[in-house]
Amino acid sequence: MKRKQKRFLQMTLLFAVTLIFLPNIGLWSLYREKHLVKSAILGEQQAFPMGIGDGQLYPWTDGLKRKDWHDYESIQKDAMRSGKGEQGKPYPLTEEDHDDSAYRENGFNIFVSNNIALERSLPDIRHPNCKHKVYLEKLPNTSIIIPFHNEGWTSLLRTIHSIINRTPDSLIAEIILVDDFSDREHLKEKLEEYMARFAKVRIVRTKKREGLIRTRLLGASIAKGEVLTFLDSHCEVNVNWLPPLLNQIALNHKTIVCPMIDVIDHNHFGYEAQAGDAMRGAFDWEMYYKRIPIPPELQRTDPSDPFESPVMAGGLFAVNRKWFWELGGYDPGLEIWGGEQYEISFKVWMCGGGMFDVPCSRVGHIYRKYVPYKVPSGTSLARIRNVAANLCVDSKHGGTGTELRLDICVKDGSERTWSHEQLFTFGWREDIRPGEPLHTRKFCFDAISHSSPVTLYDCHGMKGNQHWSYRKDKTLFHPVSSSCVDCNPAEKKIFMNRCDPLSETQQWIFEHINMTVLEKFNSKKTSS
Ligand code: UD2
Ligand code: MN
Repeated sequence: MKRKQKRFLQMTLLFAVTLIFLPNIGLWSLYREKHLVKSAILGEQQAFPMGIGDGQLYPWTDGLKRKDWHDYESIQKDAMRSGKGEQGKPYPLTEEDHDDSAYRENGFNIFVSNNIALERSLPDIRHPNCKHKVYLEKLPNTSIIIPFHNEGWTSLLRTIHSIINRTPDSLIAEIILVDDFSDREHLKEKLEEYMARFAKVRIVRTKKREGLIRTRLLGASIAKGEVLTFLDSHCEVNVNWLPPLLNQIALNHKTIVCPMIDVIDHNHFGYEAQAGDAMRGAFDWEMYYKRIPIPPELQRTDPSDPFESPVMAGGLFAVNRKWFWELGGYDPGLEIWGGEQYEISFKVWMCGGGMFDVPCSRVGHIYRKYVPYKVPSGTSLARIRNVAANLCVDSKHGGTGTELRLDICVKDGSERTWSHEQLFTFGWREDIRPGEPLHTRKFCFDAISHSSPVTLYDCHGMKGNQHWSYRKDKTLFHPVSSSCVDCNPAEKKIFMNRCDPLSETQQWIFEHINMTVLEKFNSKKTSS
């Protein structure tokens, strides 16, 4: 009897539970169906090819209202555009258009940039789910801060036009262009005259060359918007890029958000996603930024949802203004280029915040072929000329395993120094690397014995065969083999030899180097 009663009770309970849940499941599926039906119908409508587009507000469980922020008018305008470079298509390049002179000033093809429209259209390469996303009806406004140093005219203008055309005006507090002491004529009065047509654009200028970090800080210090959004001066923002960023910050102000950075090709300006699209930021032991795949266990069910990222790429992000200053902004001691992305990323995570990449926000960026701008003194850059040969060390064709050779010293600013084949960096690791310290190629001078050629080899930063010192007698000394760099001027070969400071073939002049840097490079040496 007892058993029967228990069974009866169990059955009643089960029935009651089913009664409670069934209608909900039913309602839920109805709701989902309705929702799906709605977007399916809208998908077919010509007027709203993108998403919901009904101007309605959507109440959410948190009591906050959402809306569809797409600007369908501008989307349609973009869709109608045709011509070279439109829809982000590669510009049809001829042989001559490829000439290095087109790249010299900017590190990307300015000829192509000049020949495609300033207001060109871009392909909408977002995840399809992004078309149906709604964001808070009330979003904070933002100051958009763009530092520039000697930026090309059309690449800078295209950045501004794309922002004006693809951003809801109500969300822009101002656009601050911060000139880092450029000397190109078009960036002076001409720029001011041009920008006068945009009520929200302000131009401020540094009083001396500061580098991108202090330049951004100057912009941030005068910004009035609730959020600071930083961009590089050669970007094109894509459809509905800003609302998803601001939304994430509105939900939690201790958040830094980054758009997905798309690639604008430096040759033909074609627009496409980076390889492997959904990756997250990382860095290696040399503090070089890289992107690595998101492990499956961390992938979102909806791949268009924001995901956390350990470090940002650096250039493009949005942050709550007050919180940026609570974090201490950037360290103003950071020079010219690089490293600032780690500083800010670490602070975010250490100060109880979070950092997100937002797949529904996409911004194109021109990745340069090489760094075009001069790096002022204070850096560890030099050309290495041999006294006897009057020739320079040249890393042309230098890849891992290749021998270093001598070549005619090229003048500053000419084609080859631009691509850094005769410029070398002396770093704290006491190795010598071709390339300027900004985007250094990771090859190092390497010698395996006291009589071997000097080769370029992948840098390991562990001294040994890649450890060098420059001595007062102008010899380039290799401690591990106790020998010096020598050369054969006739054959233009460079090799190791027993040190003979009196031999001019063993004397090397470091041109244009900052002496303090060279001294630092040699600081730990006992030999002279
Ligand atoms: C990346 C970042 C860049 C920055 C940099 C350093 C992206 C897409 N880009 O290199 O924003 O974080 O890494 O870590 O993430 N500029 C100055 N003064 C200078 C040098 C540069 O104002 O002395 C400007 C320049 O015009 C540009 C910005 O700073 O708007 C970044 O410089 P970049 O484009 O040469 O750097 P990039 O894209 O190679
Ligand atoms: Mn850049």
